[in-house]
Amino acid sequence: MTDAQQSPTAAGSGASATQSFLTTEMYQAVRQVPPERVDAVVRAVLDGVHQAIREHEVTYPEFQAAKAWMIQVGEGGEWPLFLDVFVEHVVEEVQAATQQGTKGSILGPYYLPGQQRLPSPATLPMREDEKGSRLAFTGQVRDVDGNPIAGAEIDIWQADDEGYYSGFAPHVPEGNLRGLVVADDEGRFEIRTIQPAPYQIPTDGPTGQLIEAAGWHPWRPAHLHLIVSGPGHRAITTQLYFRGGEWLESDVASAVKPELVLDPQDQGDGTGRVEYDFVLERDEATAAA
Ligand code: MBD
Ligand code: FE
Repeated sequence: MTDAQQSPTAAGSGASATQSFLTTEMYQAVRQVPPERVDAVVRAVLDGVHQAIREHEVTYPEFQAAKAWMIQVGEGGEWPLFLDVFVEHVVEEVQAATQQGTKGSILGPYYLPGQQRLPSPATLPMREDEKGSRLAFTGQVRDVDGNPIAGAEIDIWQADDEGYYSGFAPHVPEGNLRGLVVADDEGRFEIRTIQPAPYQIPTDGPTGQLIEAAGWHPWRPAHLHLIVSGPGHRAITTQLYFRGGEWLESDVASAVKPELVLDPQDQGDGTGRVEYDFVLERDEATAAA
């Protein structure tokens, strides 16, 4: 990126991610956590912090550095980024214990609801000169007994060929590489898009600075994000990765699962083709009705 004006900054994408989070349904829904839960969980978190301080004999300068860093994370709007990268995978792991069907993965900070509905076969909205190799992704949405789910929907979002998400980088048009794809009566879908690039956590913000200070790397492997849903079924939030992709074995967000790795094949026409089926379990709340 040479044009400074067009350059997406950590502060820009952090502020957008924070704004986006504060308007999500998931956040709006949680207004009341019972006092027993607050007591038990917060106590355990604080115990862990106290334990780390004793074990590593944390000094006053280090304590104040941590405080300053947390202030910067808040001011830079990076709490969604930091928490989704370093914490969400364990929340997902706990939820996965009660979930059948396709493996889930973390939502991450860059989901935007309300995208264009696109009947399958669909091409995701993209720029005329969108860079990146073509990808044709087909499959079927079924229930755990193998029955097709009519009216299934695939809410899909991804980074572009440079690792930027629309809505979080000013030079990418709104809605780019995002869509709500509606499967056919047999739950079948076809989505044409481009191969995303690996994602790098912005190095100019507090999360990137922490990663640098700790000597870690800031990369996520290339991935597609999906929320797959169907009437009467429990929606699954997941991600799909690409065989042989860089950072697959060392995702900074610890969100890769072996069942979620695609292996597109190019039959000589410059388009990687891949099939992947989704399996949803019945939504108990809906099923009881
Ligand atoms: C991403 O693209 C992402 O998917 C996650 C989980 C965190 C940061 C950036
Ligand atoms: Fe992502």
